[in-house]
Amino acid sequence: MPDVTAESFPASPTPATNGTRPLRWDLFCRVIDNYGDIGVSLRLARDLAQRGDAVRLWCDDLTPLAWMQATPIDGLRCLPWADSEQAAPGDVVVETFGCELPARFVAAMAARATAPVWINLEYLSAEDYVERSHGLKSPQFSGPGAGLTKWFFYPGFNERTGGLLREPDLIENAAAHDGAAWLAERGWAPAAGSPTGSGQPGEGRERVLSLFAYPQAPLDDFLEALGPGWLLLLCPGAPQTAVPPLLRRGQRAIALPPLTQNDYDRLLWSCDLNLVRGEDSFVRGQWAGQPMLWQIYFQDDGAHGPKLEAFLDASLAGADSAWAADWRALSQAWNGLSAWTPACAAALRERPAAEAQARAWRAKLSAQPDLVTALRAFAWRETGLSS
Ligand code: TRH
Repeated sequence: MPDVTAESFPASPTPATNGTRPLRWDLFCRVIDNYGDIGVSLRLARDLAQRGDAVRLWCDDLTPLAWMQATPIDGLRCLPWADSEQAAPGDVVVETFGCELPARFVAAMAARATAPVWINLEYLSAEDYVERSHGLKSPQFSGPGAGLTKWFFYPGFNERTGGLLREPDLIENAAAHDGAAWLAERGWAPAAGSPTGSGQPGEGRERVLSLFAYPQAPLDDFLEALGPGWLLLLCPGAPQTAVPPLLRRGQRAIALPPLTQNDYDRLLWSCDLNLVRGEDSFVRGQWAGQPMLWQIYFQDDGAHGPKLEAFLDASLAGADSAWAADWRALSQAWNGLSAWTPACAAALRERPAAEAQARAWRAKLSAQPDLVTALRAFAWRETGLSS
């Protein structure tokens, strides 16, 4: 049995800044499916630890960490969910995506002389309800947590929300990254000479895209719309077997192994186009500052349709309007929400407009406070631990 007493918090790696003392965080994550639950939780945990806090990440399935985060991080311990039953809570407890904390841990929270700050970190959406719901509190009147207060923290795309995960050096690291060299070192370099060579920037070689997608992705239609001159880097998943027989003339594909989260970022920074999905890769695609096509997590009740539209409304505002209409059509078609039309192929051809939009959107987002800065400020205020 590992040591999971209060003392099992890892040592804070560096003194915290801004006259505040390091916080001790307990993050809880339940893996529903795929990798987004653990992916978001790990990003948050790493960012907190790298800013000087001590973090325990409790998760019911730690196996993806073997490839997402192969090396230990100072200040972070990843622990099996069940072991939290014996643990003494730290200063802040984060329940990711309403995963329901273990009753004994909640009872231990309620028994503390000063209750920990209890935060439910919600899913990311650009819909209006996020601004209305961010920061609301839910006093607990019954159960093991009676007397405690749970706070709702919503990530989002503007300053009326909790913001997005963005490590302090992320944009600088992306800008300094040499994508061509990084791809070449791994044997994933584009071939010189493009069948479509028209003298535009990026021509004279294959263009490169990364593809991370759910099994229902309309790959055949997409490859038809994409046209020749592309190298497709296929992330693990169904497309690795589905894509090769569908490739058109002038298209190549390479199946990639699972990458660490850091290397997945570098992959996104290296590509001309990124096809991302779910939540965390979707956010990282935006930070890459390259054109990005999002496959949203499908929901049986159709809730993904308005969620996609809300994001497109926000992110395409101010973009070239003809291109934006085409890109909306492409995004809808990629998500099975409308038919494939010539506009979809046109959206993929209009590189300058797509690149300008990606850069402008990233600049707008990076001018806003990031989620960890907002979470820590909230936690310090609620714990009264700032000096
Ligand atoms: O895997 P996802 O589709 O995850 C989810 C889940 O479906 C979840 O239940 C749902 O609620 C949520 O989406 C909206 O996609 P996501 O969120 O992008 O998570 C993938 C994680 O895997 C992300 O942290 C990036 C990481 N990753 C790597 O570390 N290496 C890789 O090679 C790849 C392809 C991904």
